[in-house]
Parts: sequence; structure tokens; C-alpha cells
Amino acid sequence: MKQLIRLHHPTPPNIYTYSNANTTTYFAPTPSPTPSPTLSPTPTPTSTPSPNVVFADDFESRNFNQWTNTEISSGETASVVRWNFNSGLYSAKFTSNGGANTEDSYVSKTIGESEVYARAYFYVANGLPLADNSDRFYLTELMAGTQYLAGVGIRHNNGVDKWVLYARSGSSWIGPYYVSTSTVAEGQWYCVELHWKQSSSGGVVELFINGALVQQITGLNTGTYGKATSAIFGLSSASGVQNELEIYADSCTISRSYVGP
Ligand SMILES: [Ca+2]
Ligand SMILES: [Ca+2]
Repeated sequence: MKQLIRLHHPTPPNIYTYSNANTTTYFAPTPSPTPSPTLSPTPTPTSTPSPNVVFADDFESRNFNQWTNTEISSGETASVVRWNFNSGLYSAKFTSNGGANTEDSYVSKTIGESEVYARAYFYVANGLPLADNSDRFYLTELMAGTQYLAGVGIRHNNGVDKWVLYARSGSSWIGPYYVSTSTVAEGQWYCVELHWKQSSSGGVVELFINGALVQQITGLNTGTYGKATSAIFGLSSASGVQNELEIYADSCTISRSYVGP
């Protein structure tokens, strides 16, 4: 009977014997080619998540399971799709049917921050330009309980779709603050970052578009409602919008420090 036996020779290693009756043949394994010395490549710096990041989702998990809540009013939809994306292959898609006074389709995440940066990439695929003056919807909002603290969105003003920012000072609504330096249009990704800082007299609300500070409100009383307890991304509080909106969001990040594009 032929048997392949591994012998426990101390040296040389990896010698196999092939036994057949009286003959024993030794096989040495084919020597592996000596690897030619190569320079160690300089490691490509990977984007290590900042310790200040509270939450991040690029929707590559193909679902909303990481989120605390999904809010979808009648006629609206929210889903993760592989059609349009900013990072990876998947993004979140939010649609409205233009059929009601106030329409919502968004995801929200519970947080607890006295200063927060909420950053995401957004792409409006359908619905712009808005039809009427003051037609509007929001893409990112921060809340304390049921109270809105600040939000950024798109609003039709003097015939043009503009980035718009609102905030609270005390219990009063302040805004809308329009961005005059950059317009908003269908068919492109925008990096949208909302900054909110809690303070009874030195409160701050800022908006960054594609890394540029485009709106800044300081000296606010943002202390009335306490910390920010949730962050909303998607299509929120569409008001007076008869157009069917189709919005994509990707690379949502909630952080205690500026995120940027
Ligand atoms: Ca993605
Ligand atoms: Ca309208």
C-alpha cells in the first residue's frame, strides 16, 4: 500500500517520504522563490474617524437600521437605493408626491449634544425649481425633544431657489436667512453642514455649503430647550410644495467638530 507519510525530521523541514515496499523516495518541496526585497510602500493615509464623530452612515448597509426613526408621511417614500450615490454604491432616497400641505420623508438619529455639526451630501434629482414664493423644504434639522432648534433647506424666494437657514433664539423663530453667495439646482451633489451651539447668550448657528461658510448667526440664546437630542436628514417639512421631490442623501455624519467635504 502506498502511503504519504510526513516524517518529523528536525531538519530539513517539509521533507515527505513516499513509501512503497522497500523503496523510499524523498521529495523536497519546490523551493519558493525568494521574495525580492521591495520597499515598504508608504501607507496611504486612511481617513480615521475623528473621535468627535457621534454617528455616521453612508448607507452601504442598504438599510436604515442604524437610525432611531424613519418618518414618512402619506404619499412619501424613503429607501436605500443603488442608483445615485456620493460614496460607495448606495444612498438614501426620499420622495414626496406634492400632495399635501406638509410632507415628510426623513431619517432621524437620537443624540445628546450641546454643540453639534450635522453634515451630509444631498442631491435633488427632481422638483426644482420650486413653483411659488415661499415653497420650501428642509434637508437637515436639529431638534430638542419636539422643538426644532435649527434647520437648513431650500426655499423659493424672489423667483429663485435659495439655500435657507433658520434657528431659534429663546423660543422665537429667527430667519429665514437666505444664502446669497450660492444657488442650488438639480443634478449635483452638495455638501451641506449645519452647526449649532448651545448657549444662553453666545449661541451659534452656521451653514457650510461645499466647505464654505455661507451663513453665520451669532449671539443667539440657544439655551432654552437644552441639548440637541436628535438630528434629521432627508426631506423634512415640505411646505406648499406641489412639485414631486426626489432627493438623495449620502455620507451623513454627526460630529462634535467640523466635518467638511
Ligand atoms: Ca453611500
Ligand atoms: Ca406651492
